[in-house]
Amino acid sequence: MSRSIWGKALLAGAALTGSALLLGAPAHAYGASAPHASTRAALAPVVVSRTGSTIVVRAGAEANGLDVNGSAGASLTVTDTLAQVTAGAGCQQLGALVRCSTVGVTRLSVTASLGDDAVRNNTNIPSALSGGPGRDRVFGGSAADTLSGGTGDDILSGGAGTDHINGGDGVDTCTAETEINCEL
Ligand SMILES: [Ca+2]
Ligand SMILES: [Ca+2]
Repeated sequence: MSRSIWGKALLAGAALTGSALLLGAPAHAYGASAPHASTRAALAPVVVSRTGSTIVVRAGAEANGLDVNGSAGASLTVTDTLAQVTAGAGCQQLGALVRCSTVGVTRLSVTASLGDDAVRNNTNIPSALSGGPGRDRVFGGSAADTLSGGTGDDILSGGAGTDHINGGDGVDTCTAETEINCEL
C-alpha cells in the first residue's frame, strides 16, 4: 500500500474518531488501528447501527449520498447513492439498504466524514447531522435537528422544526432558526 493511501486512511480514522467523540459515541467503535480501519472502510464505507435509543450512521472518507427515510415509532431505512451501506448491531441488511426499527428511538446521528457529501434526514426523528470536511449538502427532517457543515463551502437547511446549524469554516449557506458560522 502506498504512503498516500495510508495517509488518507489515517486521516479518515482521525476524523471519524473526532466525530464519534463529539457525538458521544464510543471512540473505539471504528477502531484506531490503521490497517483494520482501512480494510473495513474499503468493504463497508457506511455502517448503520443502533446504540440505545439512537440510530447511528457512520460514513467514511468517500463521497456519500445518504438518505434516511421513515418515521419515529416504526422503522427507518438508510440508502447511499454513492457508497455501500452495511447493517451493524440492531439493524438489518435488506439488499442495498439497511433497515432499523425506530420503536424506542429518539435520535438519529449521521456522520458523513470526508468527501463532498449529501445527507438528507427525511424523517420526523430529531437528528444530529455532520457533513464533515468537503462541500456538503445537509438537510434536516421535520423535527428539531442540529446540522454541522465542517470545513468546505456547505449548503445546510434544517427543514421544519426548531433547528440549529453551525456552518463551520468556509462560505456556508444556511436556513435554520439558529445559525452559527453561516455566511449566506
Ligand atoms: Ca464521506
Ligand atoms: Ca428540522
